[in-house]
Amino acid sequence: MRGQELPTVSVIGLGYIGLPTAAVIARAGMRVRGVDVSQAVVDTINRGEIHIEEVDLDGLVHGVVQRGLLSAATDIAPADVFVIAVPTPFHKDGRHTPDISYVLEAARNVARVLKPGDTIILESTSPVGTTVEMRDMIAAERPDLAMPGLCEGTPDVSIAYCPERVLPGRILEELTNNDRSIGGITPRCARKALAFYKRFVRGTCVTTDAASAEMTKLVENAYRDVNIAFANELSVVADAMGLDVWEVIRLANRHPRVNILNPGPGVGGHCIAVDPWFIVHGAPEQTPLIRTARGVNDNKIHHVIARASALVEASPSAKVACLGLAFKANIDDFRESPARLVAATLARRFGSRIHVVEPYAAELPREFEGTGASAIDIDTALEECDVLIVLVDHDVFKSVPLAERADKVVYDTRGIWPDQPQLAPGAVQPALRKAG
Ligand code: SAJ
Repeated sequence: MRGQELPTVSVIGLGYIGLPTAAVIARAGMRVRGVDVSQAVVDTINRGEIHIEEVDLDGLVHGVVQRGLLSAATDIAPADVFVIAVPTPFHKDGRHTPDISYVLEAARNVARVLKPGDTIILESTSPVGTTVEMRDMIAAERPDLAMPGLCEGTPDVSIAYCPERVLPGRILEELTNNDRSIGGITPRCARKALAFYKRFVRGTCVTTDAASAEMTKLVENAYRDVNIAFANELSVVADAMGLDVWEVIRLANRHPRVNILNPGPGVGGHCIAVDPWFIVHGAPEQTPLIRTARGVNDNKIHHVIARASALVEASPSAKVACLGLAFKANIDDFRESPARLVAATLARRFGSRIHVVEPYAAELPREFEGTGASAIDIDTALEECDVLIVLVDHDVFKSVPLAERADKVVYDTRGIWPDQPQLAPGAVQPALRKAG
């Protein structure tokens, strides 16, 4: 790439982060080739369609594909900038060991087509040290190229880490407007990556070293996890003491330096419940708080299951509605969702007495098959069910007025109905008699 010419870009991994990123880069006028292992995903994008739900993404992808700026393929081709956005899960070995094999595989593929002057940027959330591991792998594959941090003088390629920090449901807006941390293997690498992000990011781009940028991303999500754990622990304490946790939090948050987050049925999604483990794995002796917070948030799911089960058992003839399956409000993402785990457990325990309301799902997930549980809409739930277990704070649930639920037994794990008569442990029986 010479002078002010626009770089050609390859985005590897066309999931929740890669596809919106590819589309936003293409919208800035750069020619983008998206690469994904799934032929079905590639075909969908090349038709100008999308395989994930995200606000405004369909129109954007359609437009940039039509203008010839974005295309997709299963194989890699030469480009000036490579952006890697593949999953970094942890191994299901019970020890939460990070699995960076997708990153290394993507880097190996990039190495095949790499040429002097290219820039490689890793965006996947990664354990500290991954960018250097990636560099070492590329160095081993391409001994003909001078690598940053391994050579005297000017290296042939630049390698940087720049984590995404977008919130599902607001991805396009946040991709453009959020600040970015850009960590180079060397300062020169960071500057090369910075020049690239400046082409499509309006937020402030701050440069640092690769390890600090990797840690920053993990810290952001661990910070959130620890703070949600505090709220979840308070909710369990409040249950034990017969207090309304929402009232306590509302009052405490009136203090100018207190800002407690919201309790819920547990922490879901693919980031906040995963990333803290990358820190714990990197420094097991130094992370009692982060590890404990993970435990508190996971245990909250079991607390909710126990409390909901007690409610259902207390009234053998009541029909029960679980409101929501998604991992958070107003999205159609059911992966790693505490709400889904709670509802499925209740369905297995109580069968056809359990009804599920999920406006964002066409049908119930597989684990509900054979349980006898059924999907219903919110109106039917309000007409026919006696017990409502609120698991997700979808807007459509929040908007139900008290008049339509005043005579129900409600277990509101999200605090969406502050005007609902409280279900303190001692109040369960009278309320159930009323509902029954
Ligand atoms: N949750 C609570 N109480 C709260 C806030 C959240 O129980 O007060 C729960 C949600 O219901 C959900 C989970 O936590 O189950 C995570 O939801 P979220 O909306 O807080 O975050 P994610 O996982 O959708 O996105 C996070 C974001 N990280 C931070 O806010 C620090 C996002 O900016 C990251 O880009 C994203 O992780 C990621 O990809 O890492």
